[in-house]
Amino acid sequence: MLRIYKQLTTTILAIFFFASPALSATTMLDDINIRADSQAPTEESLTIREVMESPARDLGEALESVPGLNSVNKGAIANDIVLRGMQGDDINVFLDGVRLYGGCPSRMDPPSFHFDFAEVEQLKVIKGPYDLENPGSLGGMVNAISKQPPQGPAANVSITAGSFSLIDSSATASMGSESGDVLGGYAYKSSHSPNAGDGSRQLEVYPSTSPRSYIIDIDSNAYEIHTAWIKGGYNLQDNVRSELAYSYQNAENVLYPYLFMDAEYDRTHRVNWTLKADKLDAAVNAIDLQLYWNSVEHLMHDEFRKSSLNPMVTMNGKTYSMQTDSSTSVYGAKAKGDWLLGAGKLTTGIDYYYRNWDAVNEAMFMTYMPQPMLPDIDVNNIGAFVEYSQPLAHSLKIKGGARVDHTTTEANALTQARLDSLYVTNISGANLSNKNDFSAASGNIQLAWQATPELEFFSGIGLGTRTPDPQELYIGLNRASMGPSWLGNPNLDSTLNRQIDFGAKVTGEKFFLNASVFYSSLNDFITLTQDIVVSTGNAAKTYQNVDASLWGGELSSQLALPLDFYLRGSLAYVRGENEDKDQPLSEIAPLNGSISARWDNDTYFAEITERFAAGQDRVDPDLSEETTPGWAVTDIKAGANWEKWSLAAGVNNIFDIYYLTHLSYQRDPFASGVKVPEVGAFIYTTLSYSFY
Ligand SMILES: [Cu+2]
Repeated sequence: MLRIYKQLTTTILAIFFFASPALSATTMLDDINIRADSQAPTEESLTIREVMESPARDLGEALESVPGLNSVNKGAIANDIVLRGMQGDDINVFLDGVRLYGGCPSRMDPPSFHFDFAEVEQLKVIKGPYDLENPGSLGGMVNAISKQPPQGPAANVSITAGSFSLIDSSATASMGSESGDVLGGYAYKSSHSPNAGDGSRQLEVYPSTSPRSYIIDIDSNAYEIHTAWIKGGYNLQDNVRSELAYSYQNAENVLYPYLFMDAEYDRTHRVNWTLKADKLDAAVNAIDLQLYWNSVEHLMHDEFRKSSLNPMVTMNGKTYSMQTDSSTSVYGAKAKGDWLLGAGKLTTGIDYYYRNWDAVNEAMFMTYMPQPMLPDIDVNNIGAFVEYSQPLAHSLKIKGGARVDHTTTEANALTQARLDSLYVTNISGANLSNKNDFSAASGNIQLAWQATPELEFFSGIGLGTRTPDPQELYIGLNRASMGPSWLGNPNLDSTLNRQIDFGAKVTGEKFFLNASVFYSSLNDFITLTQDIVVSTGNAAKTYQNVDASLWGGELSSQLALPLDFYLRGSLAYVRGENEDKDQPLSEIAPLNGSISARWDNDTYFAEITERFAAGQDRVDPDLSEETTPGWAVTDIKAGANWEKWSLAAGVNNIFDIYYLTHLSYQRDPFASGVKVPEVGAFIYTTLSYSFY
């Protein structure tokens, strides 16, 4: 503890010499009004103020505070977002609309891991299949929106220090004028493995006899992440703007106790170019063009674990018993136009993306013979969409649209011999091919009715779709006698989601209440399951299409009380059922929510929050998923905002409760099956300075 305070003092002194965002660029009432006025009941947002006040380590963790969102935690960082029970490729996660995929076949580095908070101004969430501007938003979409530089010079420096040597620091500087602007930033974060509520580190989740146990110093960093970014904007005319942005991220030594391996590095490049023209003439409201490219290099191995000490490892002249070297890249383009037509607005667009994913695994169980785990897979997608919104009457608004997509996939490094000998199971069938193509149509109609100035109703009916992802189609790792092999199913079909949503929002000057319910009928939903390889008789974990359903809802409310007091609460529930097997879907969060009370006079604030989840006893017996007990933890924080300075400090899980979230259970490949406990009592302080 003393060490933390020493660190804090040095940090505070250090940043006096720099220039950071006022934590509350928006006041509490602004937040309430924004949520009350401009958000549909199926939409959510998170402001950067809320993120900055929390000790969240990444966007996935920050988004857990949004009702209906949860995350899979595999270690100290790199939380993977789950939206209303949908995860992975069932949802889209973007930064400024840019599609990015992680490199790791075990989702060590989900898309949200590759953006730093300090790049982001706001997070927007669409729940349900109501995003037509992008392919594959089957269950919804999360879009992080990057910061725009203000006029004139601006800078901010922010530093968070916390228990277990957590450091989360960032500095950005920008200069804006009428003709253009430039913004640059750098962020660094690192931390040791944090303690769970039982006093042991997350790293210590295995007994020392386990091959999964760590052989590194307990005070090694559990991650070290550097991110640097630069963005330039040029205003060609008053209404025409072009932007070019580049980011580089280097993450090193990221530990994932939940899995067999840890990441040596993730190196990410991102480039995004946009051209936006507004109000071109009476009919053309806007034209948007976008081009982007990104790539991720990911290397993981078990060198930090006891499994790498096997005598066979050194006999083979290696330092690991298993390693996966993977890389992925995406480039894409989009053209979109907004046209004023009749009393409404017509949006049309076309988009294209190409994705490649390649991973080679070497492991002792196959005498280090490299296997094309993700066999150099190409995905090409081309799509077009049209959307129209129009006020029908004074208080009634209709919005609807459609989208078509064509997708081709090809696993270049997957031979017919390997397909026939390794991939044929009762589930996949025979006559498998390393090439597939998919055509899909999706669409929705949404109605919003402002019944009274205080009461708004929403209903939506949507058809969403997504193609099987490259891993679900073509992953192939023969583990021989070491355990079930992991196999794709090249015969998978696209998933189709038929969803219906109802919502109501009650708003007043000082409060809002948002309630939404949904029912989703999923045709050919893709789930993990166990089967047998026909040629060898060995067990395999593979993917199959099943008919499934998800239903649930969220309730959230914010209320301003007299004397600068505010109350906030939320509750979310989702129930997933595999209809083919009459059993629960795996990895579905139980009923969960939070309630908080805050005092905030725009200069000083103090807040207490109770976060809780019920137990989950609805588990998938095919995957031997285990039940999880319920839990409740208390967080407190307080802070101040003076002109350019802001300070926040708090303790999360103040009673040092030992708990596990249901989603931290298992996700193959390389899941160890162990539950990683959540962080126990955790102290943090954030200081930031900004001027603009
Ligand atoms: Cu990995």
